[in-house]
Amino acid sequence: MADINDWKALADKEVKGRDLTWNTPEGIAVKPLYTAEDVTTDPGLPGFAPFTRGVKASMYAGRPWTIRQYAGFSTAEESNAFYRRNLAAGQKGLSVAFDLATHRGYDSDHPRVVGDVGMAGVAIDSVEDMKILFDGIPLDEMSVSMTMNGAVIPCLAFYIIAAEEQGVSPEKLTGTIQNDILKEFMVRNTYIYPPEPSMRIISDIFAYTADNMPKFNSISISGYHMQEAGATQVQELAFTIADGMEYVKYGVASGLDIDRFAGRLSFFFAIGMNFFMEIAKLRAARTLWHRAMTQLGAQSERSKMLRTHCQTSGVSLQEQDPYNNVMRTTIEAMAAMLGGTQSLHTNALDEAIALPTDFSARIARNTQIVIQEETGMCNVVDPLGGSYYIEALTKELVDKAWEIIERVENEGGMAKAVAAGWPKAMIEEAAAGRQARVDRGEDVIVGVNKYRRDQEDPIETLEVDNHKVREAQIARIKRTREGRDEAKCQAALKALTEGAKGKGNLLALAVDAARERATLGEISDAMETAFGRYGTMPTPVKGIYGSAYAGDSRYQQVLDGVEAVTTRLGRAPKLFVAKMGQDGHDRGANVIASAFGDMGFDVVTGPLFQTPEEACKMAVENGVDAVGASSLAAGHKTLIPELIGHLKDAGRADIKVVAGGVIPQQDYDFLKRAGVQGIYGPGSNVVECAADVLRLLGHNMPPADDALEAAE
Ligand code: MLC
Ligand code: 5AD
Repeated sequence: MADINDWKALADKEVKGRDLTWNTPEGIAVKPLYTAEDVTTDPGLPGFAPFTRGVKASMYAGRPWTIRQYAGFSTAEESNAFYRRNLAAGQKGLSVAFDLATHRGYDSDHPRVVGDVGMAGVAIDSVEDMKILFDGIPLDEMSVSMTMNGAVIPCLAFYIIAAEEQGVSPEKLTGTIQNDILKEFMVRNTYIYPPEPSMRIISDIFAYTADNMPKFNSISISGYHMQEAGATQVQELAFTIADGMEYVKYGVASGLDIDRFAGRLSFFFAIGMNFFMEIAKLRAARTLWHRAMTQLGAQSERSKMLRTHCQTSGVSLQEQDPYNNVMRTTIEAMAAMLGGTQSLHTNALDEAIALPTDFSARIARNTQIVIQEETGMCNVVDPLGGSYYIEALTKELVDKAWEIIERVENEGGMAKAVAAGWPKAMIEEAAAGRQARVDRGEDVIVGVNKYRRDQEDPIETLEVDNHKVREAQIARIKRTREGRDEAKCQAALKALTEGAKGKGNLLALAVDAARERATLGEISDAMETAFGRYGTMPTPVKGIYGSAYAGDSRYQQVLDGVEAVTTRLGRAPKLFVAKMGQDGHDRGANVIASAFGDMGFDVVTGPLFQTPEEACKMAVENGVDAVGASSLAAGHKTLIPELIGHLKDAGRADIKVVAGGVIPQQDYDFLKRAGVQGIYGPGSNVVECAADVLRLLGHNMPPADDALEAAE
């Protein structure tokens, strides 16, 4: 029989000695072949500690994962109708996407959210909206996930009262609240209060749900957004488990017995295109959580069992040749189920440009239904268990993630690490590295940096008229305020503020205020009075993007261009990277700031959540040459024209305005007519964006070689 040395000799001969090792971004050297010798641990059996092979003995053979599509847009009425259509077509659980105004604790009538109402999710201002959202959906039968973190107290309170008024008591409620603030501070950015009171909110929710809602998952500890922000799988794994450990420690410190609440902690991971790595990641996550919870003193096996939701990766999907996204999502969905997820969202093919339409949502949902009902894949538990590669990779991920977890623990836990900023910096470095590999074509994206089509066929996308939604919401807020007992409502809000200053349970107090028809903004303000509002400034990483381009001729042309403009102006060209509205997606803005900085631009980065007026002021005061507005939450048609208007009023119409992010093609004309001079959608090459900005600044920048070739 041939042995491993024989194999090596034969393989070497086939590829003439070429090294076939694949060095992944997480620093794992993947070999071209794995054998029994690579498997050093026994993964055990599904349903048993450490749950590497799954949390249930029968897994999908007993009950398939929950098809739980995340959705929400416009008004509660429209979202409710969408949910009902989806449930009728085979979806099994609900998952609410709120708009950014709601996330950040503002009512729809607040001046800071004019561009955001109803755009990235559904607008919820009071219990009246929440009741409409679940109209005709019995909350004692349907499990509902709510992705809410910043304004988690009013939203969960509205949900509890909406159920109460349906005749459903809290102990019957099944579902999940995201309630994961640490990753908000790290990557997702929909926080409201400073870290300390934010952590207290979480402990209060643990206590309330442990007492009153025993079937409700009190948190969804999320790595998803870390991967979306650019984290490697090891980083996602390590920081998520470390976040979970931190929440457990806070819960215990607040006086709760670990086994009273730990069984209702749940998790949430992203599933990207690195197929086997993602499968191994979910197996590693369960192994790690079991180890972590044992270390933290949990006794019950249920407390140590990592149950998770997964969502296929948004960033892996592209605007170009969008039907490729259906294949990508299918592959990712298979990785999620082969990894043993409990619940899954599959993204729609129009992900890179808009929220799903009925058409794209149907294909996304059917991707899961086809796997569950046509392939026979659910009939065997952990079918990849025992694969040499999967088992070795699982072990390697466990070891690599545990190293980072130990660093976090040695430095005092995740809250401290987040405050120190190193996890975020680590993720941003990984993001800049990935962008450089994509721009250089080293990481292939079909239809984007390879096999790109000359002409794209437009697809129909969902458009929300946010002026109409805002007016409808404002009218309902007014009716709600008119119909309530003002004195009782104000008393409940006052009690909440007092409770926030003292030790009252915030959720219990907010439930009382919600019953009296206090609005989301009022409940948030009542706590803000005690806690204050939190803000941060971005700090772009340096050198990562540029170093990937050492010796690249096109990159050198851009560097020369920047130098020429610098000589002409007597200073470096100045770019202001602006984030307006409540859109906290800052991976793109951070990557642009880092890359432009490396290319020699003087980059000014603004805080998140500026109004157009604030952004204009910052641009003028800093004497910038150009503003790059990054928009990923559909506010661009409102916010960017307003910014241009303010610049004109300030006598600085000469400052060039460009836009990047999730901007559908059909909005390009509208934005150009409003004065936007460059638009860079998903899949844009950052070096070419810089070349374009140089051109706008009057530099005679030659086109890229491939653009020249195409023209010839
Ligand atoms: C499951 N059950 C079984 C079984 N499989 N019983 C017997 N045999 C089997 N084979 C039981 C379970 O024990 C459980 O009961 C019940 O059936 C439901 O199964 P589950 O596996 O717990 O599924 P589910 O209810 O769907 O819960 C999954 C979850 C939960 C635990 C991961 O937290 C969840 O649904 N999370 C979703 C989070 C989400 O959708 N997030 C969206 C984020 S979007 P029991 O009694 O044990 O509970 C986002 C994007 C953005 O964040 O905006 O940024
Ligand atoms: N409806 C559907 N999916 C949404 N996502 C975000 N908001 C919505 C919404 N309102 C999904 C996208 C995105 C991820 C964070 O969640 O896939 O990438």
